[in-house]
Amino acid sequence: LPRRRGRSRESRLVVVSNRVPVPGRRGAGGAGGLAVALEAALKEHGGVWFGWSGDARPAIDADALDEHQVGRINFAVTDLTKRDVEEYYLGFSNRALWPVCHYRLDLAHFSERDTAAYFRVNGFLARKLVRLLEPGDLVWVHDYHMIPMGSELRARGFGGRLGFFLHIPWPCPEIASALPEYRRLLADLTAYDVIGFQTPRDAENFGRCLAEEGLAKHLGVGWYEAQGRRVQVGAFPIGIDTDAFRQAAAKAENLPAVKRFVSTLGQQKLMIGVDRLDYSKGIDERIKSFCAYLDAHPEERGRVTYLQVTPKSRSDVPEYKQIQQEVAGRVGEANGAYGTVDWTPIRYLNQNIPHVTLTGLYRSAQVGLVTPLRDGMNLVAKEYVASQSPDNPGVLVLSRYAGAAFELDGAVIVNPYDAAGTASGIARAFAMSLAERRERWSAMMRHLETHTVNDWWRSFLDTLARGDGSPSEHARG
Ligand code: GDG
Repeated sequence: LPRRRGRSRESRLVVVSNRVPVPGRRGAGGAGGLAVALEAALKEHGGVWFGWSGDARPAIDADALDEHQVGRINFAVTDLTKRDVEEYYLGFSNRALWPVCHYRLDLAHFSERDTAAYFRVNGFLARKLVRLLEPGDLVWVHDYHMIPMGSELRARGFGGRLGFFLHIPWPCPEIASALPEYRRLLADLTAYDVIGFQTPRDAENFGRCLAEEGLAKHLGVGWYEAQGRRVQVGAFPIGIDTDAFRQAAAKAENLPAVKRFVSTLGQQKLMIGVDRLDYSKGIDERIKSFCAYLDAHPEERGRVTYLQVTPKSRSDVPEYKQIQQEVAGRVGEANGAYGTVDWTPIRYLNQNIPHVTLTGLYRSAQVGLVTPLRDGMNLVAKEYVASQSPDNPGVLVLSRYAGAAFELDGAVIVNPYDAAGTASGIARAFAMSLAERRERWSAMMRHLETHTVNDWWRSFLDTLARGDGSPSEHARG
């Protein structure tokens, strides 16, 4: 197919991701923030959103594709077999790539069967997708499930612009090299024209991996030559819809559910944590840090509530079953040891709560505690900041290992492995003067207002469409 270069808005956009939020088929939670943003990109360009339907069957028709045209967007999905889901999704994606990219070799599970399935399913998906592609399309592939998609499309003759964005961290070579088929994964990544990471550190780690494996020649900042083609690598930190959060949170403060909850606190201060139940989020360590805070500040017992909202996630993966029990046990122990007849220190919700309620809770909390052991970005940190009241903003306590720490320097930055240090961060946050809270919050909010999720996809797609060597305004690395 011929290759065309042009301004991003002139080209049709094809988004590829493991799951596709087909309208009408979405889960109870509706479309998440990222889905809304990518839909906005697709509406502007017109195009296709391609991926797995989320359904697994014992056997499927190799040529079947389910297409739903909604306005300018064609949502094109395919089912996968139960075996594919087991091996490609639950297996290689979530038990090999996810733990390794989050520096957890101790939790990684490698199997030749799952590794083979990962490449096989990407090939299977590419064969279906290539039928929908037109010359001149901008193809934007998302996340760790889909690394080989670019090279599979190239092998099937697609010569247009191909971009990849990794939502999770890319580790240093010492860790990344533990992955099965490490060299092949790296080489597959160089089939893209633009490879986007969340932070300059991820981009740099990736560059080190390429260099050590001798897979690409470094041409200059953010540019490589591999397989006879030029590849651009950079940081494109994802943002949120800052305005939407600000407005929703201001309204949500008055929701009956939020008001009832706040009234149960009486004079107590509130600290909030919100995370999918995932070992990368450091929930267990966070509870230990909260206990260390109560040990160091016994006068605060009875005066603070820590609310942890933790929807279940990937419950079919053994490591996630285990963490579910660990966190529940840890909450029980802490409440049993520190609680009194009239005070429950930790309120734990192991379920998904409505989006608007969440924004109201963010706004009601004096402290937002976001302490992942490793996180690509962490949107909760940004959502917490955007939801604060300008007159009386809360304080974000943020792990140095969240990608968000590269941008949110108004947060109290902590090392989540250090319970005593995190406890002092919590104490500092609760004690902070209004003037300092306002100053820190305003700086972060200014950043979030100028680096929204729409800025993120525009910047990536402009870079992808340009392809002339001039780095985009937002691309760093
Ligand atoms: C991956 C990367 C990167 C959570 N609980 C509830 C709820 N949520 C929403 C939050 C937030 C989202 O889920 C979680 O996003 P994060 O960014 O914090 O984390 P991951 O799910 O691990 O996302 C991450 C992200 O991709 C984007 O690139 O930042 O590093 O790991 O939006 O608000 N929403 C509702 N109820 C809940 O109970 N409604």
